[in-house]
Amino acid sequence: MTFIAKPKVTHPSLPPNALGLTRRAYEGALSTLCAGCGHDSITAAIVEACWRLSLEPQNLVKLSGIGCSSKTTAYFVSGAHGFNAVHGRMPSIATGANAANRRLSYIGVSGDGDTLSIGLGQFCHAIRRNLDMLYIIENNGVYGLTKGQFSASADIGSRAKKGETNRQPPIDPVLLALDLGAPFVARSFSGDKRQLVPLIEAGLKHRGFALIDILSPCVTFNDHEGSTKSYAYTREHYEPAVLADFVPREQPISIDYPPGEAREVALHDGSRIVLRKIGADYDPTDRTAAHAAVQARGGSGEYLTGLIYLEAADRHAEFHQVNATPEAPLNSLPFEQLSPGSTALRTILARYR
Ligand SMILES: Cc1ncc(C[n+]2csc(CCOP(=O)(O)OP(=O)(O)O)c2C)c(N)n1
Ligand code: SF4
Ligand SMILES: [Mg+2]
Repeated sequence: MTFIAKPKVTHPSLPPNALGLTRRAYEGALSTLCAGCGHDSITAAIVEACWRLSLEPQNLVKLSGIGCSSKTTAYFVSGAHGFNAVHGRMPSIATGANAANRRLSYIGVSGDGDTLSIGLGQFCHAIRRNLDMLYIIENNGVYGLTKGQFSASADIGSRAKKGETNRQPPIDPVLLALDLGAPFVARSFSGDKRQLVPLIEAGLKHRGFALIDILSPCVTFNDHEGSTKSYAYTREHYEPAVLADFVPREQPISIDYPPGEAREVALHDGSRIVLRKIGADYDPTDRTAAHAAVQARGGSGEYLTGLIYLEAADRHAEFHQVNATPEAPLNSLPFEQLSPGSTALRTILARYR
């Protein structure tokens, strides 16, 4: 991968966050993606969310697989840790890193090809383990990097740039995540920064697995008439279920919403998510209803967006609780604790005889 560094000049009027950092501190290398690619709008939303959360860049870990989407991690928070895994294997790297250090924030960026074809098993097990990470799918319905083959998220009847029609049914990552018990499931659109930024903030603060499936048009191979992942199609068939506002722990709620239509959900660290209903009967805390709503809209070619499902914080044990991982990062433990010697090893082995 080639990295083109951005000039380090910062405009003096750029506002600082609580750490005194401007948005520039959350940028990465210059993007080499096609001009207009949805993935670059998602990068801008991630930069904005990290700046708003005042994340310490060195406390963020960026992980990805292979694809145009997986190049995204190079384009934000250059001061963070990063690992560009092989195709579809990002969840394994995320699991290992997470087990070694639970104090960092983990963000994985993947594509519909990387997640739903070669990486499908890995994706399912990351959900099943309730890995503590934000998992973003930049979903364009094609393998952009390898020049536009249909991916497993392409809808039946969707047409390729050269006219070929897709005959295979899609895998919907949102339905799959709901089925597998994911505690935080959202869908958004790269062109809707207002919806996307608070979702990313909430996903980063959520403890346990958070999925955001983001429709992200590929302007080069999948933005024509006949595609169901184009800018025009997505804008026309886009229905927000709820609006989610993220409120950091230290801030009072000062959001303008009509009484009776908003609901607050607390996250582990004391931050809150304020959910504003749009559909009169939509309840984002009811998994079965959320599943039915996504399926019903999908059947008529609609995309239901926003925070689709959020589980109460104490209902579902996450990876660290289940595995009793140490509070301290493994690299800070003394050698004697990491390698307790042959007597301790014999005691452990005796348990399996
Ligand atoms: C093991 C392996 N198989 C196949 C490939 C070829 N390959 C590279 S990226 C990609 C698909 C990328 O699609 P997606 O994840 O949707 O990302 P996009 O480029 O659309 O953002 C494929 C098949 C590879 N790099 N490694
Ligand atoms: S090929 Fe498609 S997905 Fe890849 S950078 Fe270009 S527009 Fe984006
Ligand atoms: Mg893709």
